[in-house]
Amino acid sequence: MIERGNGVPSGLVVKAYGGFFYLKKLTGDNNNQPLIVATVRGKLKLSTANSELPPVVVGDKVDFIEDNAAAVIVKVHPRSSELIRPPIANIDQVVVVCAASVPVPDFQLMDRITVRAEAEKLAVVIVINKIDSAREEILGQLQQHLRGLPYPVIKTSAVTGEGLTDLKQALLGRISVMAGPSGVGKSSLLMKLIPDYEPKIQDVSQKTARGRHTTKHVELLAIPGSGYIADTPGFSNINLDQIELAELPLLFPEFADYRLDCKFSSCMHIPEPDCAVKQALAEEKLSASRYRNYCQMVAEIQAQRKW
Ligand SMILES: Nc1nc2c(ncn2[C@@H]2O[C@H](COP(=O)(O)OP(=O)(O)OP(=O)(O)O)[C@@H](O)[C@H]2O)c(=O)[nH]1
Ligand SMILES: [Mg+2]
Ligand SMILES: [Zn+2]
Repeated sequence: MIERGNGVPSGLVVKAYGGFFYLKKLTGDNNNQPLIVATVRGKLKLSTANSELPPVVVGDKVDFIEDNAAAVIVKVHPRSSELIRPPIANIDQVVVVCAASVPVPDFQLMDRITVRAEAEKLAVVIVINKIDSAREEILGQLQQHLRGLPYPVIKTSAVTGEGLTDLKQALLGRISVMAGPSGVGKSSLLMKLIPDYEPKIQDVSQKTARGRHTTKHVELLAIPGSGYIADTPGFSNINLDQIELAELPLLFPEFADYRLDCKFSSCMHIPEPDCAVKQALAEEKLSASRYRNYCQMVAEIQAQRKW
């Protein structure tokens, strides 16, 4: 059984593969540190109470001892957050990537990612990539959709390098994860930011005739300077399991400025009279398309609860 400690952790699990854990020391410049290969002391017990993740995953902050050139993890520190897919602990920021050209933005997916991030109390950064080939119409839709949102928005191009300094700035000192649909350029951006990062390049797909950098094993990549980021394979859906109906409006941070002026403190901002959120929508202070997606999520959670 491994102990869960509280002191200052000495290592970060950046990769887990084939029964081994690859660690970086948590002191000094992350980039100049050798990878330390470690095993876990003792017999691995199954996941600790109320966690769906194994006892040690990527992102875990651990104590380890180096013993005859073999490192052994002896303690795992309490996790500040847990992502199940991909399995990563202690993430503090989600980078939501979309493209200004192809694939066209999937706003419902984008909003589900921000809702899940808010539920886990993670910071959110929105990246609009492929700005080099942007279509005006899509930029217009994005601008409308992101209206009133408190998240930073960074426009980038993995081709021309535009916006990469701002993106890197947003990643410094944090543990982030890339999220978004397939083909928006998550891996391409990371290849620009991180020397030596080489995601496996799949054969050019016959269907779409474009090269794809597929990402199989979750790994925390060291950002030169400070901070870590995980690439993830694109996904097309996110469920709202474990999100309570009453909690949902609180996961739309742009409602916060208005909520207190609603007549009812438990206002869901849909059928109620004297709703300040709906008033703000009518005045175009909030995004109509985000609100539509919000209503859809409310309906979905209500339908699940009928069982
Ligand atoms: N024009 C342009 N093309 C880009 C840019 N970034 C990526 N691409 C291209 O878009 C395609 C997909 O890029 P990837 O980096 O593999 O996308 P991804 O988000 O990692 O995709 P998945 O790993 O499948 O989730 C590749 O052909 C890239 O060359 C960009 O800024 N501008
Ligand atoms: Mg990729
Ligand atoms: Zn309301």
